[in-house]
Formats: sequence, C-alpha cells, structure tokens
Amino acid sequence: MKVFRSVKDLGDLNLALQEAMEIKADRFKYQELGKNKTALLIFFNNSLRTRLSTQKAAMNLGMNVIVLDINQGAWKLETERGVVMDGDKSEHLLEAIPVMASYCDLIGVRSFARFESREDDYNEKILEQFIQYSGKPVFFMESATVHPLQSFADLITIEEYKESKRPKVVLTWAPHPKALPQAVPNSFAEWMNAADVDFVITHPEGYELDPQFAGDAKVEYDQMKAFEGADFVYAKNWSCPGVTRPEDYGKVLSQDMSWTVSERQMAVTNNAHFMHCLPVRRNMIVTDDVIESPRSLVIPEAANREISATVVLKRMLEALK
Ligand code: AN0
Ligand code: CP
Repeated sequence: MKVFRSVKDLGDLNLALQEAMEIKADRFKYQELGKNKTALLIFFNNSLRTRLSTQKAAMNLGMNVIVLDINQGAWKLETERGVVMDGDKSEHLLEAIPVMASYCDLIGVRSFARFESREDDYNEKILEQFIQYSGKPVFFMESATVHPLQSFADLITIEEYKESKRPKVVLTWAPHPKALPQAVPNSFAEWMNAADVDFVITHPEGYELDPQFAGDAKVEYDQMKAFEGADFVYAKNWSCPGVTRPEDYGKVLSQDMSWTVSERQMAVTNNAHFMHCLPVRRNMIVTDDVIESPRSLVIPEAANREISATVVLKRMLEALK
C-alpha cells in the first residue's frame, strides 16, 4: 500500500478485518517489521487520538516515530506556488516536503479542510502535494475530505459489537457551534457503503454529503424515522458540503438543538449502540446520559484507532520491501 486514503486501498474488507482481529489479539506480533524504519507524523491541526494511537501503532511495529506540529515550532509554510513570500510564512511546502521525506520511510499527514475554496479542499490540494513530492508512502490522518483511520476503527468496532449479521447503522448530523469539516462523515459513509450493513444517513436539508462518498446510501430527512430500529447510531456534526449550493460550502446552516442525540431518539432504536469519533461537545452533539450509557462505544471505538493504524502501517511497511 503506497497511499492510504480510502476503503478501496485495503482491498478485501473481510481480510482487513481479520487482520485487525489478529493484531488486536497480539499487537506486537509484527515487532520486527518496522526495525530501523521511521514514521513521520505531520500535524497542521490539533489531535489527541490520531497523534497517540498512530505513535502507538508505529511502536507496536518496532518503528521509530517523529512527530512534527507545523504550527508549533516549525516554520510557517506557504502552500501556494507563485506567491511573493513577504508575509509571515518563512518556508514553502515544495522544499519542506522533500526535506521532511528525507528523514523517514512513511509519512502521515493531518491537514483539515481550510474552507477557503471547495475546489482546493475536494481536490486535496495539500495531501496531493505530499504524495507527489515526498517519494514516500503517505497515509491520511484526516485530510480536507477524508478520515480513513477513523472509519476503519469504526468498522472494527461495529464488527465487534454487532448483534445481528447485517445491523442497521445510522449516521446522524448533530448541532455544533463552529463549522467542522466533512471528512469524518464522508469517510464513514464511504466505508459503510462498502461494509455489509443497512446504512441510513439523516441530516437537515442542505447538509447532503458529496455523492462520491454518500453513493447510493439512503437519506432520511426525518431523524426520528431514521432512528427506528437502528442498531448503531453514529453522531457527527459537519458543515455544509456545498453539494446543492456551492456558495454555502463550509457554512453552518442549522443549529437546531432538536437534533442533539438524547434518550428521546434512542428510545425508538433497537437498543442502539452510540458512536462518535471524539472529541465531542456534550449536550450539543449528545446528552450526558446517552454518552455515559452502557450502550455508548466511544471509548472502545477510540481504542480501536491503535488497531486500525497498526494494520495500515503494517501493510505500508510490507510494501516497502
Ligand atoms: C474535527 C472534525 O470534525 O473533523 C476532528 C474530528 C476527528 N473536529 C474538530 O475540529 C472539533
Ligand atoms: N477522532 C480523532 O481523530 O481524534 P483527534 O482529532 O483527537 O485525533
């Protein structure tokens, strides 16, 4: 695997899930694989889980790890070509990428949507430059449009906790005070469409996800109706994807607190498990009662980030040979 951004990069999903379970049973099984190999994790944005779980995954595989926070201690990077660099940015990405790549074997990058241009975000302007100019395998640690390490961990969690062969999984939009990217719901939709689940998306009008991720998934605008009989409820806020109205891209169109996931909606589910990628704002996205309930999976879900990252780094190391 040279690039990890999509469910397709894993090939057979059942085999990938089997590999995840194998690694979960013995996470140090491939300790020799990463000997004298270095993973560089580059963060343009904040992180708790991705930072720690990916470092842990690299250590499980016997790798060395370097973590760089671009905005804390590195030079500020210009990302546009042709700019006269007389402002606050001291270095260009076009030099920084090959320099950083020269110190490592694998590169992980976190670079969120900037909401300046839908085209730039959806063309993955930053990550594509890392792929093109680093000469090293690149894995996405939440880019402008996708968060595959999260979705893989979500799928592992659903596999572990499902109580029927083909569970009903509902992705619901929930309110949030600030504009958030679409990366988590985009990837979640992409991965659920590829998995053997009955998948439904619910959100207020205007929040339609980009069709390249939503695919043929069922969209139900009535949240209560969507929740009926659900086995898993996956909550997330996202800002307007700009599918129907490009001028609204990145805007907060609704703060309707009736969408906050509470016991009222959970009551019509099939005693559903609650999921969220974290970090979560309580009593905006989900009430205290629901996130603290025995059906909440937010902690095991976050713990599975170590497993998804170990599988992905293992496959990238194998491809180096
Ligand atoms: C980010 C997002 O919504 O994409 C990261 C989630 C993993 N969340 C925030 O910025 C709060
Ligand atoms: N879920 C997730 O990616 O969390 P962080 O933003 O803390 O890495």
